[in-house]
Amino acid sequence: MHRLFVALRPPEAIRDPLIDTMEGVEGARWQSDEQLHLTLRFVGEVDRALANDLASALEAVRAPRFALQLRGVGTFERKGRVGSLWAGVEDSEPLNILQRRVERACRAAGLEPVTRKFVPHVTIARVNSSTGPISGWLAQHSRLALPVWQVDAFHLYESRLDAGGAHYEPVVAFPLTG
Ligand code: 3AM
Repeated sequence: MHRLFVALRPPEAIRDPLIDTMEGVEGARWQSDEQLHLTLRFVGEVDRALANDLASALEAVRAPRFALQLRGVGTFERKGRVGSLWAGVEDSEPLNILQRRVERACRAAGLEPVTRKFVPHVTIARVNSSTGPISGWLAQHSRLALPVWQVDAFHLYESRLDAGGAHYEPVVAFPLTG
């Protein structure tokens, strides 16, 4: 089985300033450089045949390149408390269009639909009940505004868990068009 998701990979010029925000919360599990991504679609565990069908369906997605800007920070809750810190994304219609086309491709490949609202973000840290206060970090980065990111591809990622944590590897790149 393969644990997959579909995501954008930020270039170094975007990852570096994200990495610069990774301090000031005691006990946070900061994401590593290789883990930084913007999820378009979580897929989960699939067998090889479905993974191949999914890759073929994603291959057929046509969407234009676009410019994206990461802005501000936010949190997601997990089990009633904050579970992650992330950088937000300035509203982007081209991103929403790409996400919808990826979702359609996933359904065409036979995956169950995801109906949860798409909230684009790049996770910066995982936190839990033993993590120190986050309010100072949130205030410090509330006006985060990264350079414009020229998105020219999306990726099928494989997630592998080992003793060192989650490793995310982009296994297939799908270029966006003109
Ligand atoms: O991009 P982020 O970090 O928000 O949280 C996981 C990560 O998202 C998410 O998929 C991305 C790559 O692992 N994820 C993990 N399990 C999930 C699930 N069951 C999930 N998203 C939705 N449902």
